[in-house]
Amino acid sequence: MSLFDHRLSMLAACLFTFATASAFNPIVQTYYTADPAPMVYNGRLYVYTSHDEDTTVRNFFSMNDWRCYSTDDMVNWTDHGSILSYKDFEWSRGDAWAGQCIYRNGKFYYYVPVNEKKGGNAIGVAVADNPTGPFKDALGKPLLRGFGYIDPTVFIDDDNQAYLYWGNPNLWYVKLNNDMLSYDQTLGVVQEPLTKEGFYIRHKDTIKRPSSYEEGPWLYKRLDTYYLLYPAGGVPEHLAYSTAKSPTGPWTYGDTIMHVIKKGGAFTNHPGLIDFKGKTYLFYHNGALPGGGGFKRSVCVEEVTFNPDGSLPLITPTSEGVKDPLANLNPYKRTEAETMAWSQGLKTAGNATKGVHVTRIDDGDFLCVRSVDFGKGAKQFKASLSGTWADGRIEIRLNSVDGTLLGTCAVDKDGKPAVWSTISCRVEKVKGVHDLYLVFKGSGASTLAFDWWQFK
Ligand code: FUB
Repeated sequence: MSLFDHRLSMLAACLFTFATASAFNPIVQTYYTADPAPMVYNGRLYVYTSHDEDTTVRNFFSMNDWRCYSTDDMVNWTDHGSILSYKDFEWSRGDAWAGQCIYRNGKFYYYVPVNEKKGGNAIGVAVADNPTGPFKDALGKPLLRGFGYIDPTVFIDDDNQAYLYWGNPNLWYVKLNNDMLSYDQTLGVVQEPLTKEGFYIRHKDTIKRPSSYEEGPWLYKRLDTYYLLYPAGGVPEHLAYSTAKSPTGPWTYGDTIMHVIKKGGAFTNHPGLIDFKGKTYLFYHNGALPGGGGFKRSVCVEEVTFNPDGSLPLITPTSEGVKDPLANLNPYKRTEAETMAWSQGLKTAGNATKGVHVTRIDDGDFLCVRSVDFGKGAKQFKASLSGTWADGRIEIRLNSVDGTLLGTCAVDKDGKPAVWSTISCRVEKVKGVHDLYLVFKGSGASTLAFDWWQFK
């Protein structure tokens, strides 16, 4: 790297740090994530994402696995790691694109599109006993296969009938049987008519498709209305929706709900609308992380308020994200290091089966946990670390990366990789609710990994 490049990257890092002061979109900074599919289970919101690799191959989507994150406050996200790979489908050769997971009868069913080893698009289904896996191929073969069979969305209606929609350039659906692993063969695969009334018209009509519908459908119900959200218009995609009084239509075009996001250069988008703790949230993706773009996207979220007539409003993508946390975080309970509202310079490793921890810790890296309620006061900080780092330490700060320094915890000089030990240090007494910043400082190469922290 030349001195000029180095100065440029330092400047970019400063600007990035500055930009994050009150900005919490994208919600994941440790990986590029895309195609968000939210699911609520047991008081937590899980968001399942596809994953754009850090290295793009042949200037196309380079996607091998799916990841999962969860929250109970909509601002601090716990990373559950890589929970499913195309390699878990013995018959697949790659392209782990947009999927969705749903809970039914004690199991979690994850519908995902991949390409078959023998060629062609297919939809597989993986099943697990827990929302974060381990997931296993439920059928040992595709549930569905055909040209354009991508982006499945799954929905269970109030009468317990489940539906799977998918497709680009067409839109298809099946009625799933109760086992969630087969579908109504009498009805078969239904192709939805992409009429002007249902899905509007395409303005960028270079490839002569009949309507604005592109891909990535998302089915959602509110009161007695079904909403079908989808990326629309061809690339660059905007988000639009249609409504119906039944989950199988006929659909009536609604409107645009998010314009094309120009900043960041992602030419796709992908909706995931969900209710959680009395509020409604739209998940989508952009290319806003440093180095981001069309093949390095990032999941974001905005709160949504329906119009009084039940229509969806035009939603503005923000870098701020969710303004008001739904709960405060209790620092006197062990908090996983991979639970964070924002981070810089860090990665995570592992998965829900092996355990997830924070890694790639270098000088100046930090993580932020929002809305921490210290109550009447904390006096001690402890953390579980492995590995070591010359002169390594964690600065415990309030409200910003260079905010009030509560204390500094030194890293164990004799720490070994993969051997976890607990360090502790005294902190200035702190009361009330604050954003907590853990800032990493040290010199030379670090083998440090960080598993959890807790105040006393
Ligand atoms: O992420 C790969 C593909 O890009 C998805 O399947 C589409 O919905 C688009 O987001």
